[in-house]
Amino acid sequence: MKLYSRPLSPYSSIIRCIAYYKQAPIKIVAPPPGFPIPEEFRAISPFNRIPVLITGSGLTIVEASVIAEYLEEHFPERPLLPVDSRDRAIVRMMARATELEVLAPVMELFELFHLKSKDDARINKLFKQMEVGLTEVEKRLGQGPYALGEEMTLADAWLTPTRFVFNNFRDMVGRPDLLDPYPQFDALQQRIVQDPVLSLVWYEMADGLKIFLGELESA
Ligand SMILES: N[C@@H](CCC(=O)N[C@@H](CS)C(=O)NCC(=O)O)C(=O)O
Repeated sequence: MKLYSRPLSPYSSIIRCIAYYKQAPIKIVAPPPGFPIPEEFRAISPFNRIPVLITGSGLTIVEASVIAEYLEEHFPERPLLPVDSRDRAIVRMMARATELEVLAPVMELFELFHLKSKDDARINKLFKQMEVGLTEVEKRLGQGPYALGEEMTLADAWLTPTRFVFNNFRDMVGRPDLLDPYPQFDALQQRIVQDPVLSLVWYEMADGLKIFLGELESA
């Protein structure tokens, strides 16, 4: 199997958390260099985005949530979904809320902040969405060591890159207090860097960020 990924890409990082936890034999490869990803990559990824998983039988799978479910089914030995259907629903809700209500608005805000003319109405709407999302995530976070208790779940795979982007995001928007209302979410960083799998992805993202910022400076 082959996973197209970049170290800093949050959506790719979700999948690397899962792949590393499962010790899945997946070769990690980069799409062609350049930002945005060059058009030639569309021959591999119909929407020209990463992550992309190419399975052993040659099936191309896109969308992080679909890749995650595939890996969960294909490598069941180290499960990331609980046995009980109620608990599985909670894990999935946490992962979806993190992606759609927190990560997605933050990623759009990163783009909007770099535009010369600011769309204040859209920015305010996205901040509101992010705050509601963070409030919901915060309510569900327990005392650890993982997001939903003693065992790592798919929720941790979504929360790790999402928590990572907030350090840079806080700086960009000039709001050092941004996570103060969400102390459990804020404290995820300490838990993540102590975990062998999640910290690997965290530091890959940190290295990727250093390279990205260096490239921005020299551009
Ligand atoms: N809904 C997609 C989102 C994937 C996505 O937005 N990936 C970003 C990187 S994190 C991407 O490939 N953007 C295009 C680019 O960088 O040119 C998923 O769940 O996989």
